Amino acid sequence: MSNYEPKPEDRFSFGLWTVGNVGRDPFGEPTRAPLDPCDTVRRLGELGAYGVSMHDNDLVPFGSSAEETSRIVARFKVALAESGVRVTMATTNLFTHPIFKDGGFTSNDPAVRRFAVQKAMRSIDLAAELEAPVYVFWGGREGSEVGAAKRVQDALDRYKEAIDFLSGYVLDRGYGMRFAIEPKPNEPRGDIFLATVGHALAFVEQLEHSEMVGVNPEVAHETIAGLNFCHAVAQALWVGKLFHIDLNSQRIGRFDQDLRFGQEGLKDAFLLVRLLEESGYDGARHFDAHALRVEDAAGVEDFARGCMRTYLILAEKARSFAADARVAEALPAA
Ligand code: GLT
Ligand code: MN
Ligand code: MN
Repeated sequence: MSNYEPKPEDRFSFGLWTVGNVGRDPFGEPTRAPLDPCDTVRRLGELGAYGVSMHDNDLVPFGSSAEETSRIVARFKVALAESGVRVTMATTNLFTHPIFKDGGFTSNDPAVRRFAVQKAMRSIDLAAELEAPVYVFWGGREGSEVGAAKRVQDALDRYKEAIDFLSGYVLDRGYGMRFAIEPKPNEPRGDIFLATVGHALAFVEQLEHSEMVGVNPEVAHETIAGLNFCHAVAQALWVGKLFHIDLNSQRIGRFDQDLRFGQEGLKDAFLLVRLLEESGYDGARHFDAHALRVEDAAGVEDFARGCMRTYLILAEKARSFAADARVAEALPAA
């Protein structure tokens, strides 16, 4: 038995956008005040987290000048150094600005595609400066509602061209990071390209530098599609492509809920923790979840503690499961 107090060795991390989620939804305004990313990092350190992840614009607002950017980044680096929290993953926001209304890398407008690639390059530079080992691509706007408006094969050519170019950029610059593609079936687009872990794994095989590209599966995203998340993660592990993971919970048939880890589907959460802990996966245990909209700032801290505590309880249960004589007898029989 332990007291389930998280420690940096447990490798828990949170996105700036997760604990910093202000409770906005498509029908309602924010219910919480925005947080300063430096305060978030310090608080995460106090709570026992190992890492933090971010979009470029979670830290540096869109349109900031070069001077503003350096000032923000310098201040953030102080918070990282003082808290001992490291940046475990970074990514590009290619979905909020109206220019991305029909996608970034797969937009039908070549000027938007070029802008998206340039934005990703600048964001990769920032990720390298902050020593992020993994760079995620979540193509939330890469998709369609109108079936005849885009040829999917063309979209995939453009997606590949962007990822190939950016892989070359990382290699030319000598940055050590790896890429991870995060699939999602829908929301905000009616249909998103690379809808599931299976689609993404197949896509990776077509890339020029496929060795540096893996996947970032998210519990909620496979569950929206009604799929078995453990099977998706196991297949990614099987081909050595589990580069990162987004932990949360979700009910089938709902919008992307990003609920606290273990809030729904406790048995699946147990099987997932058991799979991860027994697999040798040594990356961040990253929570891409947020507190319920009714929670205040104190509730957000309880939520963050709850994600880590639930994981630690399930990891302990996975160890007792493995050590249980009845299980040892039942498994060969099964
Ligand atoms: C967005 C999305 C997440 C992705 C993030 C990375 S942003 O919140 O719903 O699943 O992981 O871009
Ligand atoms: Mn995610
Ligand atoms: Mn999600």
